[in-house]
This record gives sequence, structure tokens and C-alpha cells, in this order.
Amino acid sequence: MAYSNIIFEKENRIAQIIINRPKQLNALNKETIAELHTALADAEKDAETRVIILTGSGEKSFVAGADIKEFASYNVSEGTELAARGQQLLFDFVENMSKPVIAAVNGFALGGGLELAMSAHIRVASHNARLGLPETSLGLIPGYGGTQRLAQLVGKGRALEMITTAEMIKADRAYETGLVNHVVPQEELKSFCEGIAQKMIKNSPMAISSAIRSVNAGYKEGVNGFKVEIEEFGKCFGTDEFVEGTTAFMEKRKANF
Ligand code: DAK
Repeated sequence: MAYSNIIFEKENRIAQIIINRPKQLNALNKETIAELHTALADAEKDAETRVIILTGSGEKSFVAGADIKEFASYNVSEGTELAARGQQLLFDFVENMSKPVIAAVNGFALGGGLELAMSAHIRVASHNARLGLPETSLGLIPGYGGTQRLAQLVGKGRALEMITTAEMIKADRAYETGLVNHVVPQEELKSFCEGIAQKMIKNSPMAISSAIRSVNAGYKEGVNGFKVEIEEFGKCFGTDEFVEGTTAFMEKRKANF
């Protein structure tokens, strides 16, 4: 499929999805959200693809938020409906993918951009990255899961400070607070993320998806994460990948997943 707002490439079992609206600092409009959903759904289905890396084009911005020019005229019901649809199509979709999604935060990650990075399973920032939820400066609150995921990642007090001040933080501060896993020079960002992906690719994709479901379960209302972990753990025993992993250990060779 031809995309107008993203670049979608697959190589070495990694799908790279690059949000490509550099003139708007990669701001997310409806069309971009739809294209991201299509590409992510393709990567989810594709047996060859084992890890997804999400990033922004250029050196300035990951995603500078939802496209302000597009949503400026929305009314209450449009805002509510679009938040629900966006959460389902993109943000919840990313979080619940069965394959790890790494956000390579190459610059501004603001509003919906930070919300997208927070939906990913892992975040790596370049030194120049600036992260924030400036929605209250626009008379809004984060609408793509930001009030929930930021508090989960950095704690309630820090989340409320970032949201109520609407200020951006630098990459190093994001690392200190646990908002990003690593900070690297911009020119190393891609290869660093690919390095993490290659480590994941050595491991069982079945076990990785099981681990993602188990970790996510602890953050879902009314779901007992420990119970889900027990169920997911049990299921592993019925899989070929478990047989391969344990057999390889006993045969003193590397498992072939
Ligand atoms: N939307 C649309 N265009 C944007 C944009 C954005 N979020 N961010 C930047 N741009 C555009 C600028 O308008 C400018 O376009 P031209 O004027 O050249 O046509 C171009 O990108 C370059 O930006 P600047 O000239 O401003 O570049 P600077 O280096 O001076 O500043 C900046 C960079 C990132 C500090 C600044 O651009 C900025 O403050 N951008 C806005 C950041 C922001 O407030 N983002 C939105 C957060 S609110 C919803 C659900 C969720 C949301 C909304 C609705 N519903 C379901 C309805 C979420 C909302 C948000 O994300």
C-alpha cells in the first residue's frame, strides 16, 4: 500500500515506521493515524516481522503532537469521539501489539507525540529530544491516554507537574524519571534501537508476546495481572518454542526461534 504521511520499511525482521510530515514537525492528523494503524496491523500479521521501531522523519521532531490546525474547530462530541477512535486505532493498538514496539524519540515528543511514545513498550531518546504534554496550554487535557500512561511511567506527582505546567523536559530528565529507557546521541539512535531489536529477535516470539500481555494485564482495570501471568506461563509449556528453548539449553546450543 502507498502511504502519504509515513514511510514503512521492513529489513532484518524489523519494521521501521517513520512518521513523515517534517514541515508540520510530524504532527498527527487523522490520515496519519489511519496510515499508522494500517502499517502496524501489517507488521502485526507479518510472520517475518519480529520488532517494530517507530520514529519521526528529520532531526528535529518525533511527533509535535496532534495536528492543532485539524482539531482546532472540533466540538465536544467530535472531540470525545475522535479521542476514543484514536485511542483504539493507534495508542491502545500499539500497547497491545504482540510484538515489541520501540519508540525512537528523535526530537520533540509533545502531546499526542509523547502519548504515542508512551504507548510503545520501550522508549529511546536522542540527546536533543524534548518531551512534554502541553495540552493544558491549549485548553485541553491529554486525550490519547497521556494522563494514565505518564502517571504509570513516572508516578502521579511528576505526571501532574508535567501536565499542569505544560512544560517540556529534556532527554536527560526524561531518563532520570523513567520516562525513557536510554538516551543516546542522535546519530546513534537508529543503530541503538536496532541493537535492542536484535537482542529481542534471539528470544522466543511466543514468550515475548506472552510477557507483553502479562505486563499489560497489571495496568488493566478489573484484571488480575498475577492471574494472567499464571495462565500465560502455563500456556508456554504447550508450545514448540518452549520445547526448542529447553532442548537447545540441554544440547548446549543456541535456540533457533
Ligand atoms: N500541529 C500542527 N502544526 C504544527 C504542530 C502541531 N502540533 N507543531 C508544529 N507545527 C507546525 C508549525 O505550525 C509550523 O508550521 P508553519 O507555521 O511553518 O506552517 C511548523 O510545524 C514548524 O513549527 P515552528 O515554527 O513552531 O517550530 P519551532 O522550532 O519554532 O517550535 C515547537 C517547535 C515544537 C516548540 C512548536 O512548533 C510547538 O510548540 N508546537 C506545538 C506543540 C503542541 O502544543 N502540540 C500539541 C499538543 S496537544 C484529540 C486527541 C488528542 C489531542 C488532540 C485532540 N482529539 C481526539 C480531538 C492531543 C493534543 C495535542 O497533542
